[in-house]
Amino acid sequence: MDQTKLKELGIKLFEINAFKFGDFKMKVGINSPVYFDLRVIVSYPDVMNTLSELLTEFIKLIEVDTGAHLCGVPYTALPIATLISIKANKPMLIRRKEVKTYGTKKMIEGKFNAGDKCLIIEDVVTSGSSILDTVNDLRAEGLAVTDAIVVVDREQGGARNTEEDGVKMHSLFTLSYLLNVLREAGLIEESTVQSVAKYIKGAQIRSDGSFVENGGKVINELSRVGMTFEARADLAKCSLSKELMKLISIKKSTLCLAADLTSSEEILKLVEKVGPYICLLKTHVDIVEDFNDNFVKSLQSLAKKHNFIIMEDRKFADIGNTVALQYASGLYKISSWADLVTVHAIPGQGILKGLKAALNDPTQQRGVFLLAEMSSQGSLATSQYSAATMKMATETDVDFVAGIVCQSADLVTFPGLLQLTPGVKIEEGVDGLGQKYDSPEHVVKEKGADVCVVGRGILNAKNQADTAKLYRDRLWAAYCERVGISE
Ligand code: 5BU
Repeated sequence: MDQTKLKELGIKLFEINAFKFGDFKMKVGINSPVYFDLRVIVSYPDVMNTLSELLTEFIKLIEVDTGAHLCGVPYTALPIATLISIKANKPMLIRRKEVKTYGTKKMIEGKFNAGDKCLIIEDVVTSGSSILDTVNDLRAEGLAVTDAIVVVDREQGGARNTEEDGVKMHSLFTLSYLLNVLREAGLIEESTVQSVAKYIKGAQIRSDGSFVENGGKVINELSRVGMTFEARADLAKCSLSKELMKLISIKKSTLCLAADLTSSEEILKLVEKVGPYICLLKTHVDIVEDFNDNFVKSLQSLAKKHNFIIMEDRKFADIGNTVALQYASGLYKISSWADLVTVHAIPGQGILKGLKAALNDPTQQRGVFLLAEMSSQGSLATSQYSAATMKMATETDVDFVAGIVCQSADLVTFPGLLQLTPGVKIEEGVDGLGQKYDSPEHVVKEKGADVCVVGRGILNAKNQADTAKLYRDRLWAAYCERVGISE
């Protein structure tokens, strides 16, 4: 590798502000003394050319088995991957990044066969989660991925995290190397080198989003309630929680409508009005008197039109074998149309295994919300029961658990899981049958709710659309205040 060229490129990247030193708020919510933004390089064709030349040479030099294809992690690495593809004469694949609104849309563009190998190209790596997102989509299509080429490794645990998932990272630059080059060239002070080095040592990110301090002590500096949904989406392990978090950020809505009506026509009319304001539609299909296949088909097309996710609040609570049948069979065939379902933890892990076993189409993305607490007066869920539910959600089947239904902020700590909280109404109080209500602000800021369930607060309103919008806006304002961002 031509070290002079490499150093010159490092300096050039600094000169065009592809990285800077200062005090920057990172996506994960903590401050960093160094910030990379390689997007700027598209404005410098000479830099693009040199970078892609060096990367092509680097790939040859490290003798990595490049396989049949290249795939850049969207978006910054896309033009870089394109240039390498041309220089190395190796076909490229493109992974879509937009939120999938429904089922079967193709995630990978380009020609390939299952079993083909694909090399990942990425610009800057912190935790490695973006690489792993792309890897997961490629693997889901049957592609084999074992290596990733990256421009800059921030040395914060990305290499270890990707390795754990069977992806070896090869970086053209490490942050330490860049610091040395700039220091040698007299472009930065020794004190900057020291402070960045100290930060890097103290901010090692693990794949679960926690930080490991220098001495190996784990600190959960990333608090779920302090992080944005955008940042949390990177950490989610269940594809549906990831999708829901992205959808929430786009629609600026954490509102879940509980469509507890008994006529299919009335539900569809309501959802048509309220659809633009919700991220999630919650159903109880066993209360619908005229349930039929067209009803779920219409719900699905409304979900597509208004971009929301569907959850059947089935509250499964039986042994694995029975829930598998209840999920996929019978009158409702819930697994065929509900993206998410609610599940009691009381039977133990077998309930998740049973539900998973009922899914026979691997391309169907499905997930569950586990009930740790209920909103009703005198609920029997003890703190011990809720803690055991959390353990069940975080120790196994993590790809299947999208979140937790609960009432208190301290239960869900992992930022990749969503907290769903029912019992929300502008007028606080208790209904005649023991349902307890808190205001939108209270559930978000005090109870730590991410997605908030509102039923009668909207159903009984004179103008349901306006009321849904009001709930959406108040919940969103409370969330923005909670994480410290402007609306
Ligand atoms: P409401 O009309 O906003 O009270 O409706 C609340 C909905 O949330 C309703 O469909 C319940 O079945 C559901 N729910 C709940 O209220 N409390 C809980 O703890 C759970 C679900 Br879990």
